[in-house]
Amino acid sequence: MLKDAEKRTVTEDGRLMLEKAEKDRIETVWDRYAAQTPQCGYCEMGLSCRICNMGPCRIDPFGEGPRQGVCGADADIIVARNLGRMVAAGAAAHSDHGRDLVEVLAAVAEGKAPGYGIADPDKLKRVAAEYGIETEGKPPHAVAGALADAMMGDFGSRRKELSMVRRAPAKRRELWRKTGIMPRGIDRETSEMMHRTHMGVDNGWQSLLLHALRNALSDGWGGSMIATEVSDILFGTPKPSANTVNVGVLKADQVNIIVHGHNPVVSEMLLQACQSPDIIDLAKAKGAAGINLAGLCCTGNELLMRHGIPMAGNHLMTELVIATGAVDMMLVDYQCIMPSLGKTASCYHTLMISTSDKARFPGMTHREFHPENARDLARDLVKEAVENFGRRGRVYIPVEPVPSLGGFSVEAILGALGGTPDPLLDAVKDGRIRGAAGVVGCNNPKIKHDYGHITLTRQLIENDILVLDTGCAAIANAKAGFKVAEAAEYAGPGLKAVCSALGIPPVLHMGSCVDNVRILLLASALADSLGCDISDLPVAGSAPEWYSEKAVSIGAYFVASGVYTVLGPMPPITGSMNVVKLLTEGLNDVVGAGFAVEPDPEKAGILIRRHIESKRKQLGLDA
Ligand code: CUV
Ligand code: SF4
Repeated sequence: MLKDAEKRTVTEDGRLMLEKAEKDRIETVWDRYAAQTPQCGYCEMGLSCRICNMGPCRIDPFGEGPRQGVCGADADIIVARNLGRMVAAGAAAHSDHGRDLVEVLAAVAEGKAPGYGIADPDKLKRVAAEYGIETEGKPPHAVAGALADAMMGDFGSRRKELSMVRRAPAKRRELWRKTGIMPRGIDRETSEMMHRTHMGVDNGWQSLLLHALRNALSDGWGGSMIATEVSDILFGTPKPSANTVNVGVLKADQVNIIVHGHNPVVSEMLLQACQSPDIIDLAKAKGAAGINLAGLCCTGNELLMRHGIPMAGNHLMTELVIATGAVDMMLVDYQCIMPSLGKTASCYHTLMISTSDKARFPGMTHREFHPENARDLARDLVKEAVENFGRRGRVYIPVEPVPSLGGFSVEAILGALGGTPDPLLDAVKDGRIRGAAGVVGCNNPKIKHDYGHITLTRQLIENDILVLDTGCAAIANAKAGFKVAEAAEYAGPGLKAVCSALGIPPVLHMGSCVDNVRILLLASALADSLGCDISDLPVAGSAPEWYSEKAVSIGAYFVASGVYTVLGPMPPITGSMNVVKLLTEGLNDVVGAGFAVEPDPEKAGILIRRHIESKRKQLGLDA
């Protein structure tokens, strides 16, 4: 059997599926990664530049070759510009996703989105009130229209400050104003980053990095926050519910449909279609026991959070899920969808469908979703998946699914605590819980699959640190069995007692990547209760296996919001010690938090624990 499988993943389903893929001669992301190594050293250090056509240029890190690009840019400028553009791309991805939801909200208001509606009218009212919209006596659709309009205003250049930054502690907002990183418009900050990094504009590596923080804040307190809030309004605010995870959620006797990507606009309509009695009858007439909808990556997290839909896997599992031969249709929207998937699927009967006007993939059939046609198109596609069930060859589903609990929105957490954060704060104050840490982000073949997430999470909960997770990290932790009430057993004595009393797991699934804003909001609520800033709290963030530009933006808005953040894989910045020093040390004096990089999750856990204990001391908690 494949000798590398155990080096590539810590998961049982991943290992067995890697062996199956090898047998089927399916090339995976790990094979392609191996083919790319050793990767370019200049690029790894951030020292190559292709921003203009006098280049491409590269700086010799050993000082023997050129120290400047053709234009005269040095290592500091080139590294800072490259990092700035990563933040811009990540912020753009999250924020454009947010805009798509606002467009659906507007279409719902106009009655032009059949099948969509307002699932949480109370939240609609609350958010509209924050935007200064009169809600009394107005029907939900009118409020939705006004809110969509006001949110579109956040994307442009008409604001001095984004609307939802008012949710941040007053001290934090004052600091953003003082340092000149208060985000003004969502698109504006990304656009300005592209401008500043054009040849011959911003050549101050410090000012570039400060703008990168502002750009990231426009994501965290803007685009992503809008994405999460509008998703809750349209599809419901998550409440704790049970689900199952890993490749074993696929069913040999049912039509299996997988949604992959990020936008619930598509996956929610698929869910409705999969639940239609007439289509279920059709599936039964074709010899299937039913229709099984499951998710991959973040759109899967969206469905898991709101409806308890099963989760087939995270980023590095996406090819391997197809290799089961049991997927009758996979639908993708955008972000983190490997362009290899169409080729993988061509070895099986799986129908691959791309759905977004802005995302095409080789080997997929393009069937575009818009608010007006989504309901009907979803029904047509599910019927086609049902037809495809009969074309299956042999299937291989080698594991049983693991049970898990999801749905921990801030509203749900506060609800579980009896409406206020006080019980949680009391537990932090008396030391039963030492603090809280976000474990978020992707998989990356540079780190053994899920090893970073699971190892770090286990160490944190053993040491009485509550873990809040999202994205692919959340899927890894669910598969590891950390998200059932009984997982309190893995926690230290204090956290275990708190979890047992509340009936919650020690690791709380807070959603998709845009839902990282839920962590920001929880931190803000805690800071407000204590009358302090987020940077004073015994909290930390981490991205043990990150790969995506979106993760760079998330990391940067966490830090700019005052959360110490530990990255697993090293970002491409080591070509400039000035940039490294500013990000890891200097930012502490600017925003009260900084980055650390530690690929070994055991050591990352020690860094986080040390940080949390020092914050406790500063707050006088263990005096
Ligand atoms: Ni948005 S961004 S690999 S699917 S968490 Fe997963 Fe999550 Fe990273 Fe992508
Ligand atoms: Fe080279 Fe400067 Fe152009 Fe970059 S911007 S490619 S360093 S000349």
